[in-house]
Amino acid sequence: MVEESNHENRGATGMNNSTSLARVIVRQIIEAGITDVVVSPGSRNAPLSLAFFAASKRGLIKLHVRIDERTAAFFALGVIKATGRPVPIVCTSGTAVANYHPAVLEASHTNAPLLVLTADRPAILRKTGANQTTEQARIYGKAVRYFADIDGPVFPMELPFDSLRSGPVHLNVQFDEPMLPDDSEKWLDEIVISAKVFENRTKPSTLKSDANRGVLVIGHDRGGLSVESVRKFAKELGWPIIAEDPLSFPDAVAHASIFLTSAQIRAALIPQTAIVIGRTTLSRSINTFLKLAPTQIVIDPRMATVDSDRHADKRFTQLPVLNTHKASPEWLEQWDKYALRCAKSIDALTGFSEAVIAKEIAANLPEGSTLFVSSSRPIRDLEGFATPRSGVTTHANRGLAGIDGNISTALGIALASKQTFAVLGDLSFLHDLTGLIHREEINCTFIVINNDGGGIFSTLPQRGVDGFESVFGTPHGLDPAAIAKAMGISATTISSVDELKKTLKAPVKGISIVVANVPSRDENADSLKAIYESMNSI
Ligand SMILES: Cc1ncc(C[n+]2csc(CCOP(=O)(O)OP(=O)(O)O)c2C)c(N)n1
Ligand SMILES: [Mg+2]
Repeated sequence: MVEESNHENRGATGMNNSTSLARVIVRQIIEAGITDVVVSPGSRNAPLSLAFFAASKRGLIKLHVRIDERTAAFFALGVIKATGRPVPIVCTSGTAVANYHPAVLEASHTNAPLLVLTADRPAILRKTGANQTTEQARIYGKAVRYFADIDGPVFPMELPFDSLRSGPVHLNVQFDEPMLPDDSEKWLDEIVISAKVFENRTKPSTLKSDANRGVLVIGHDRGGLSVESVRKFAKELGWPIIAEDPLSFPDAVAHASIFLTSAQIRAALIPQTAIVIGRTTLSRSINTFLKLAPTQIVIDPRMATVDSDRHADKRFTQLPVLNTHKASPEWLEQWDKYALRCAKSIDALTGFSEAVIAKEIAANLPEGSTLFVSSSRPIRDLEGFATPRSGVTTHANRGLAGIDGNISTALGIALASKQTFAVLGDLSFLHDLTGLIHREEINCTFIVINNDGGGIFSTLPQRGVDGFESVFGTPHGLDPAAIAKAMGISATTISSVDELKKTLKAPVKGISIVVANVPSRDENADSLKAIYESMNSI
């Protein structure tokens, strides 16, 4: 059996190798202009944890600590979303590394610059039965843009910041004993910050189209392109806009995902060309509509990384220069006509249903606020029932649409935003309760749409199959407000639009949970069906 070495493991600097290596890494991270790091407790990552802690004491980086690595990684994703800067995450060896995997996948599918630093024992201990030692090298497979297995005495090394421009990077860092520093913090005096730009910049190509009955469809995360750049593109194009996120595009056609459920309306609105920015993952109606377009043009930076086999008549990995015709006024009017008629029936909806809640949240979010919205029904209800507007910055985890890590992502966003609201389904909330365990001052109001299970499944073909409630609906019978209170977090329950409006007007101070108890999942699915069916006669 190979024993861990106890020899004095020192490099030319006099400092032990593990501490020197950790300092080289931390120094480069800070010098690149990275401002936040998320650390989880453990022994093997001590060199990195202590180096980051020392740097944070000097105000060189903000240190966030999370005991749950899954939470830690999703929190980092939230910080990335809000700041646009890479965020390193640091954990010990063993299962801790695997707990990062969900967020690494989400980062991979959104090209997010997550810098994963996993501590490991020296490679010589692999396959020897040594404690907390497993195959960490390449554990995330193709989900990372760059991987390196870094050995103690490798100096000097340069961190692969360039790879972070297109997604997550994994550095597995082997640390040998001793791992604690035994000198001063003088190394911090030598740090000089020279912030790097983490955006890809290449020359755009040209999109040529003769269509005057075109349509622009914008996926919720815009393929990672900024709202400003897509707004500018959309304005120049002058085509009707279908936006999965109507809170980012005030000029979008309202309620398109609802009125396009009607086959008659789809047939009346067949475009010559559809330009799709990002991916459309929310509504069948829009995807069915898109299939009617004889020409489809896709703009999505992810085709350069994870979605390389995506099919389209023309493909662009960044916003192209336009050589197109503006839409004819008749074509624009036709879209507006259906939007208006649909808005009338949506305005007539009453009660405290999921649809009404989405409509009211969209209308009453304060100017300048930030919204995180979970997958499943909440994001689809906002897509369908919100009246398009500006003044709100929205985020969601649309890379893989997981219901995991949602509390953490929202808190990461809230950390770097002024006033944040997070709208989560009850299962998405329960899935990430450890996200609430931290000691930071973060301002975020969570609105939990509680339908006691996965409401979306009642809107899908499996509704009513034998075992539906057991394997799809999954009611839990828990009160999210009581759970939050048990964790020392303020929580209330609401059951009217007035209370919801008050929630949205109240100052966002600290973390609070507002649970909206809504009609049953069955009732909700029935009323959605009725709304869709009514579209045939608008
Ligand atoms: C990590 C993960 N597990 C499972 C799923 C599949 N899934 C999609 S929606 C959903 C139910 C979500 O329930 P809730 O958050 O309460 O939202 P609702 O459907 O009630 O609107 C599940 C389990 C997923 N997307 N991600
Ligand atoms: Mg639910």
